Amino acid sequence: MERVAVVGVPMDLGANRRGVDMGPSALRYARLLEQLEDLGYTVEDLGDVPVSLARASRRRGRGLAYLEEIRAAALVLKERLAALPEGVFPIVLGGDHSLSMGSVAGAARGRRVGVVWVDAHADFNTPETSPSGNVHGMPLAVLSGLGHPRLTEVFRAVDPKDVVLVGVRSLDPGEKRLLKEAGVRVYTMHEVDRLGVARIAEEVLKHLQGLPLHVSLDADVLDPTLAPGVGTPVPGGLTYREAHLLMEILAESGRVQSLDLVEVNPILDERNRTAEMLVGLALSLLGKRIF
Ligand code: HAR
Ligand code: MN
Ligand code: MN
Repeated sequence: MERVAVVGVPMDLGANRRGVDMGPSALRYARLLEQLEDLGYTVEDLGDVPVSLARASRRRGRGLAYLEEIRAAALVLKERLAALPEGVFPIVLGGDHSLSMGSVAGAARGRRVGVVWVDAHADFNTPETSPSGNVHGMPLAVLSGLGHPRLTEVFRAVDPKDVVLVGVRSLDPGEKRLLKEAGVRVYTMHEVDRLGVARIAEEVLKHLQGLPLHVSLDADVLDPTLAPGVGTPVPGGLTYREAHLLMEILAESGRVQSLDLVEVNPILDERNRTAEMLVGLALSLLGKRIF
């Protein structure tokens, strides 16, 4: 593929802490588009998906926070990605991770895809298992068909057996049970330490053999010393080279067709280094090489 389409989702409604709505600006400011052009891609910026400003007024109602507002934004994202011409590689700039309900469903276009969810968290809660009620802890469950019917009715898009998690180190008790029942392949930081990223990446490609791949990259998978600009940091994350090596090996497969860069919180960041980290990883995933 030599065409890339960038779309922003300035949304923080799925998260507790404010500020990830500024992530798309931070990622653009870190020169994502210019550097992709330097790599030889034709890049189009489709702008941002409209997101409700409900949060600016107050938190409303009981139950899932901002369910309808998040659903609406993710649905617009889904339609935009589904409408892209074949062969255009979408990069979605977040925003909190709830947007990935729309990006995966839109990129899949009703076909079978493999999902590589690179995150400190599994985002596999349902309203019943969630300790927080925050929708950014639920998108992977929704995509797999588990969760609030208002979400699964429009975003169910993958077989959980075609989902792989990498970098996990924070799971809620109910979420653990659901992951096991659903048959999701989980590489925690324990496996990263033990097996190494190269072996894990090869296993991932084998497990998802033959499928086009969507990579969903949550900034908090990185060690917080490298990526302090996140709302839910967890110690013991991926190093700089582990993260790049994972992207480089996935890129070599030639099967990655879409990407999310999410959970960058510029308010909590230091001189935009978290956004710069994600942009560097996106470039590795799109083929940038040292030599
Ligand atoms: N598991 C917790 C919850 O559901 C926190 C997960 C959300 N944090 C993220 N997503 N950044 O990856 O509330
Ligand atoms: Mn996440
Ligand atoms: Mn996370």
